[in-house]
Amino acid sequence: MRSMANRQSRCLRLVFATRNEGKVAELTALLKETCWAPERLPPSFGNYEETGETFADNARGKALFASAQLSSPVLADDSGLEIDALGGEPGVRSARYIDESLSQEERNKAVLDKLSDTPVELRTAHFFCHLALALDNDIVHETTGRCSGSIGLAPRGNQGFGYDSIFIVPNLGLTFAEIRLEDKSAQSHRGAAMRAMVEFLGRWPPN
Ligand code: ITT
Repeated sequence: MRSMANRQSRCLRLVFATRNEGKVAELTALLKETCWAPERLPPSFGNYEETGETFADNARGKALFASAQLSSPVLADDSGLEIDALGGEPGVRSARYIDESLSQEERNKAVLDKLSDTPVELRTAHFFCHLALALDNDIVHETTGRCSGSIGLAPRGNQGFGYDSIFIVPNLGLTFAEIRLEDKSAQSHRGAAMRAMVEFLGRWPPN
């Protein structure tokens, strides 16, 4: 008991600058066994408008926006799916693709409809994740991750979030929504970016 209490009290706060609960769950699991204690954004926090042309621009923007209002280190994630047959769409617009008002289910269906004439071998796609760590209004460190796969013919599975149910991991033949969070993180864009960030955090005492 005592050693756990000591560990908790030694933990440093790291605020996740995201409103996406799927990201929070994955990032939290990837911080386990470290001396960093994840925290959510305060509920009253304003929204950052994503106007960047790249994942890097948006991740930096989100991290700096939050950092300007908080004293703890802040970690922001900008990520998305690029589908080769759609010229890289939805890309940086992944969260807002087609129409902001669509549910994710409708958005996945719209993607599948757009690919209805695309044969299996041309349905290749790539998830990207850019993580930006900020403190005192400065970007301190950035990492990236990428995961390649393909878009299925229909949604499968009910784990995860976003486009997980239509993204097939090649070596498993399963969608991200059909596997456990830990197994997704072992393969995913976010898992790769966060493992590199955790490696940096292990040698970065902010004070
Ligand atoms: P925050 O800006 O608050 O972090 P968001 O969901 O708007 O949340 P992004 O702007 O980075 O985040 O959009 C990323 C979108 O890309 C996300 O909403 C999903 O639709 C998709 N996406 C990213 N990573 C994914 C993953 O691991 N699995 C499925 N879809 C993912």
